[in-house]
Amino acid sequence: MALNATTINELALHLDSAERQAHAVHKITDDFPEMDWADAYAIQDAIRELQRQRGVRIAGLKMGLTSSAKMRQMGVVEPIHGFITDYGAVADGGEIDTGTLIHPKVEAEIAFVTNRPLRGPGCHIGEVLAATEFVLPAVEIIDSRYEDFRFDLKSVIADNTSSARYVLGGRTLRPQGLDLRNLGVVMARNGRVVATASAAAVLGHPAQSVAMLANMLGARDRDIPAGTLILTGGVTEAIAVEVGDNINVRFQHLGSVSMRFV
Ligand code: 0L1
Ligand code: MG
Repeated sequence: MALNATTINELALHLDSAERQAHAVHKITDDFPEMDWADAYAIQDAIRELQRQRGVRIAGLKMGLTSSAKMRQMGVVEPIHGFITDYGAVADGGEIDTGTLIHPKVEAEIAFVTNRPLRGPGCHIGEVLAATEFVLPAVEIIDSRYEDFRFDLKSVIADNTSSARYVLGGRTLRPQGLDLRNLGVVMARNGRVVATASAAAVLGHPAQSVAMLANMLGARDRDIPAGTLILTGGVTEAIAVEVGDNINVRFQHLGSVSMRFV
C-alpha cells in the first residue's frame, strides 16, 4: 500500500461527506497519484466502516463495469466491486429525490440472492447457480461523487463504485430452467425506449459476475456469505436522468421495475 492509515481515513471521510452533501469533488488520484489498488479498496472499506458506525446496514454487494463495452471504455480488464446500503433501497414504483444526488444515472441489472457461502479462488458459474436462491430484476442508480463522472478506476473503487440507490422488482425466479444468458431487457424513459440489451452483456452470463466477485473477494480472504443480495452490473448502458423522469425497465420473464425522479 502507498497511503498511510491516516490518509486513507481522511479520504474516506472526504468521499462520505461528498455523498451526504450531494456535492461533487475532484478525483482523489489528482492529489494522491501514488495511490494503489489496495489503497482504493481500503478507502472503500473505511467508508463502509464509517457508515456502519452511524447505524447504516450493509444490504448487499455490487459488481460494476461488468459489460465489455464499459470495460473497453475504461481501458480495464477486470470489473470492480462495492457495497449497497439500507438507505439506498427504493421501493418499486417509488420516488427518488434528486436533491439528495449529484448527477444520477440508471442501469438495468439482474440481482442474485445466494443461499450458501461462495468463496474463491476457483468459483465458477455452476457453483453460483447451485448457490442461488433466486434472481430478481433491479435498477441501480449510480451517482459518482466526482465532477462530471470524471474519474479513473482507483478513484471510483474508493468511491464505492458510484453506488447510490437501487430498486428491486418484486418477481423472483429460481435460475433453474431460466435462460438467464439470453434474457432480454428494455429500458424506457418517459415512455420512450432508451436502451435494450440481453443479460449476456454482463460477462456473457450474469452468474459469471457473481463468480468473479467471489474470486475477487477470495483474493482478499473474504467470501460472499449465504443470503447476500448481489447486483451483477449494468446490462444496459447507464442513462442520465433528471427531475420529472419516469423510468420503466421490462425484464423478460422477471417483470418490470419503475421509479420516478422528483
Ligand atoms: O455500477 C457500475 O457499473 C458503476 C461503476 C462505476 C463507474 C460509473 O460510475 O459509471
Ligand atoms: Mg451498476
